[in-house]
Amino acid sequence: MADGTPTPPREASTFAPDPVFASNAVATRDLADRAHADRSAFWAEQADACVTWGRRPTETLDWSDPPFARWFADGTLNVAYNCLDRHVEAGHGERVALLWEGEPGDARAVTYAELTADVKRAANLLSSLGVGPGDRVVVYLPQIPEAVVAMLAVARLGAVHSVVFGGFSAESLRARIDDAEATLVITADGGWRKGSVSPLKPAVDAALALGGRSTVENVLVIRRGENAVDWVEGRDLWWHEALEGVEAEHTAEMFEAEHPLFILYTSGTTGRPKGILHTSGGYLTQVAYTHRNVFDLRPETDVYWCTADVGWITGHSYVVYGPLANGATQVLYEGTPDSPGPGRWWDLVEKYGVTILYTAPTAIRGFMKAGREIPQARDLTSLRLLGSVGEPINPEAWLWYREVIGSGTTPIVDTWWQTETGAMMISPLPGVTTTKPGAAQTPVPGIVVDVVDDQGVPVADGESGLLVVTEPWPSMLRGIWGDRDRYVETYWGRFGDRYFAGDGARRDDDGDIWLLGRVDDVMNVSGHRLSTAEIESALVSNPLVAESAVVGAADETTGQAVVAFVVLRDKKRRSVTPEEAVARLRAHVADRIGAIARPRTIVLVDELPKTRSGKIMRRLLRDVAEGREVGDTTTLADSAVMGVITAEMR
Ligand code: 7RM
Repeated sequence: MADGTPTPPREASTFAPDPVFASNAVATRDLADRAHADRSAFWAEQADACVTWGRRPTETLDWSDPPFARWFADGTLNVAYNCLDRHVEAGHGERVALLWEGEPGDARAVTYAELTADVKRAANLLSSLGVGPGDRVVVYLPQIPEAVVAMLAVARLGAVHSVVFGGFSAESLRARIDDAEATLVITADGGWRKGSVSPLKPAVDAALALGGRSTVENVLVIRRGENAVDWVEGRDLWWHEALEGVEAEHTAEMFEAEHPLFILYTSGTTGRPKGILHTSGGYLTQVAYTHRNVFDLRPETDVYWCTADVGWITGHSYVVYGPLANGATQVLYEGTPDSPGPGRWWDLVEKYGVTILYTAPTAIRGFMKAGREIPQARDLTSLRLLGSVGEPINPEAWLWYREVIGSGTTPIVDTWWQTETGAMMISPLPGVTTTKPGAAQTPVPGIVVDVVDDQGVPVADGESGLLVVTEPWPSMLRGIWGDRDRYVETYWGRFGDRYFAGDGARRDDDGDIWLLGRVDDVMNVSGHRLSTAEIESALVSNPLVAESAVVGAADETTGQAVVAFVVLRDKKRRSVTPEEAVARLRAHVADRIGAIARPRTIVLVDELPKTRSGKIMRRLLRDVAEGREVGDTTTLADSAVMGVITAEMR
């Protein structure tokens, strides 16, 4: 690697759980045994352990009308009560829930007692604005404590939130408002990003000014950016003014376990985003269960930090509902990793003594690119567990993460799941699993998955196939908002009673699962199945490479051909000519995987096209690689990137 670490062998070493860690880990080996012995009893047990029910459920799963599952259907609960009041009632009101830090460096610690009071007042306010059970409320906010308050206040009333990531445009926002027929939007004047205020309220104004009548009656505006905003009398209300004199007493009503909790829009294979619907009891059970067991959570002592924005599913499940249901103390950070300098995240880890860090491979590779000196200049010894999510993590990034961020000792949990699954599905258990860099490995106890071929036949170990979930799970999506047929077709059309995840996977000889990327990203070159992730991983293992994205481009002779887009490491690129770099990298891939995987074309680029959540948009690169007009770029974080790449191809 660039910074002096030897390149690990292809089948990198495995890491057995540290014996001291393993001997008192939250999740023990018998968890999987219990789940195997009686899955239904296991989930009933978790529902009891994780949730305080109004009426305890006597039924676990109703799967009489597949693919429409009902979990814990005769139980009642209030999700917000579970995240707040019960901790206060148990005597933990003084425990810090949120260690919030704004990008400019302002900070606030919010205890469970304070958060509970804030949510109760907000619930009273929303209710006075006419929000009731089942109503949809759009939340369009920066990463500030009020985002958590808003979501929980909506949940407390049995209303349904639809959080729209603050980076989405006015048009995307309007499409989501319209699809959900939301009556209220909760926003802020603006939030801090990359050293300045990025306005939000103007986007709401623009969204609501777009053609056609909207269903929105009120816009609640939180003051954060202190940027100037326009005002529509009668529609717009300042949050702080509206809350003046509002009661902090509010009794949580109980709702049925299958009562809707939220809608979250995610992109599918078509241009139109899907409103993924999640409900209450099963969702809360599985997010709390996985958050506790996969992260080995000790709510009394841990300082947990998930870097995801609340606008994504990871923010919903592992910033809001999982950690708060478990009474955890967590860091919430408003800004970007490199503001004001590239060490900001590591400053935060040191300042707050973060013990559990959960982030995405793209961030890790970004830090690798910037150099290990930056994290190494901070004290990161408080960290005891690291998590990864969002895409396959290449072994090199995994090893760097453990070595540089985790002092070479922390377990790493590579967690596979989706917006649709609601909670983690495949992940090592830190005290149990001997981990393999790059593999998510084992379904979490209670989850059953398989790897099948196109016909739905399970493939042999060592073969690639499609990942399916073979049994319903508590936090599964309950549908696509307003589109019953699309739900059935997209996820269940292919294999009937098995959930089709859209991901390729391979089981190795130990039966461990390796995720291979979306199936649309698995290439077929001369009849050989190749994974974009595998080739990317090979490329990134070369010291020249900071990051890469591989696509399969149509090719007359081989069916598809491998085309790689590569960002070179800053320090290295000066020492080789571009031609040399390309030649070396083609040889390197052939060396690591085989000649079949040698990229036909390597394009050196300055940046890769990414969504705002950091996922590489391979679809756009495929367009470029196949010489087509580049398709829809509206979900790109930086819309200029594709123009530059297209120019570089010429
Ligand atoms: C949580 C989240 C889902 C897609 C999924 C995969 C990819 C996520 C991993 C992963 C390999 C992982 N939800 N993915 N986690 N691939 N290993 N640990 O990201 O709905 O936004 O995306 O992300 O392709 O289908 S998501």
